[in-house]
Amino acid sequence: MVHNRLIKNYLIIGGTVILLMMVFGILMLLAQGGVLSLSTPTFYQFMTIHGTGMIGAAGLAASAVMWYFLSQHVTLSKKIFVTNLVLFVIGLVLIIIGVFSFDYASAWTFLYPLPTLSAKAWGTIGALLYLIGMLIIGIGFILLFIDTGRAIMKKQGSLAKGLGWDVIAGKKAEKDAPAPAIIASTMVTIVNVTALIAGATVIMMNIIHTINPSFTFDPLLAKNLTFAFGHVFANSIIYMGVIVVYELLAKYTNRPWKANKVFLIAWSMSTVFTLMIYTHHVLMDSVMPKWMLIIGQVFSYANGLPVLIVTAYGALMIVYKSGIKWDMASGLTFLSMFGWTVGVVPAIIDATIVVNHVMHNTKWVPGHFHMYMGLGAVVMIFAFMYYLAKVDGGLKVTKLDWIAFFSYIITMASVSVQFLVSGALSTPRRWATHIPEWMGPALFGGIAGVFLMIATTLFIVHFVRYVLQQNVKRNDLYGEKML
Ligand code: HEM
Ligand SMILES: [Cu+2]
Repeated sequence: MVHNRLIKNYLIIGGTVILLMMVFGILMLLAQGGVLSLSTPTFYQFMTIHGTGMIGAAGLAASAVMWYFLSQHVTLSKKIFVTNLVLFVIGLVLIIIGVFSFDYASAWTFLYPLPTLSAKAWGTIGALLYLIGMLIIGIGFILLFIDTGRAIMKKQGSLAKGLGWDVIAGKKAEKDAPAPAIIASTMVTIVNVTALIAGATVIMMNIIHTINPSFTFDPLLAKNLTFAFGHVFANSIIYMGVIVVYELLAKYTNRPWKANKVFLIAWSMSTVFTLMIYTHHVLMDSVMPKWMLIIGQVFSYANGLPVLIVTAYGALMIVYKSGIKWDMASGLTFLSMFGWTVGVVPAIIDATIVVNHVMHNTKWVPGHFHMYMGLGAVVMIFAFMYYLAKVDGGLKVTKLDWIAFFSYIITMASVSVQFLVSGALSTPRRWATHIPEWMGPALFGGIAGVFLMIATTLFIVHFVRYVLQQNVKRNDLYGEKML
């Protein structure tokens, strides 16, 4: 298959980093649960590397999903794809050194002026290593998404046509709508180029401020740019990952997943909403213009819903009476749709102002995004790994993989739900130390996390077996012949 080796490298690196970052998640929960003593600085170093590493690695692996399927429709630059991976690894190494050797611990949101003003918790070098590492990773991704944008424009004429606006406007027949992989990639290109430029800008300003603290800038602007970056980039992971849902279900059911007008409108709506709603991160900043806060509030309800609804509905329709044969890849695909749907519910609850007054900055928030990431976005990546191993490598799964599948569901759900329970108990998020009343759920989550790691290890082992496989017996799902 096309450039498979590169795709494999992306997934091995992405998957392994996700697995390793789980270790820090477990250690944090065990510390909050009162059974492990971590110094406060160490806790925040772990929190920083966990948040940065998880979002970075999931973003990297998801971009490989997108690249793999998009490259079957348009001509992408292999050089840029390689460059992004190399820059990612360089940036990651700098970040790891900054966090572990130079005590950097601002959380992955590096909110200005925290990188510089740490009350001596860390020094200039730690901050610079972290920020420069982030900048390098960001540059890699900007190049990647500029390239996907270029390729889509070349094939479709424009990004608007990549989203199928000519079809929505009735200038083109529905049957000629772009493939779902192109539509999703166009959306991701638009939101991520915007997000990454905002991110690179604020990171550079932070770097200058760290080198020369007399250079200052508006903290409110910095916060806006930071979340325009962080919120959108983290969000984009699921929109890249979801491409595997479209492609895999179409292949497995032998039915095409065709975009119709409703599907196109949903993707356009989510494109716009995703860009608008980072403002829910500044709801507490009373100096923000009111209209922006109202937008953040209202559209946070609606953000992912259009795409989620058309995808979930489409997935049910395409599978209905199709005689689909369930395997690990299709099982994980379905789980990811389920996890995404369920994970959105706590977010909608939290977006309600009266609830937000109580839940804001409690562990309810990590509860929502661990569910949506851990049972949704990351599962799409694992689904893709099993898909490749089967379609490209003809690798059979064992009973262990299925045991891992069910363990993953139970344990990832446990980790997510313990956060939600903590949130309902008003446990604040990002607190290294918990009072005894808050410890129970954290301890439970830490233990579940250990089993979650074992399940995830089994997923990765299966993929590594595929990568190391010598004489590949192709099970040609790719050609005419289906299951
Ligand atoms: C074994 C699985 C996992 C465990 C045990 C775990 C645990 C934790 C803990 C304890 C926190 C800090 C909560 C607090 O605010 O007090 C956290 C934060 C976070 N986790 Fe996880 N996590 C896991 C998996 C994941 C996954 C799969 C992702 C995303 C792909 C993820 C992304 C994040 C992010 C972005 C934060 C926010 C960090 C911050 O507040 O700056 N985690 N996690
Ligand atoms: Cu957000």
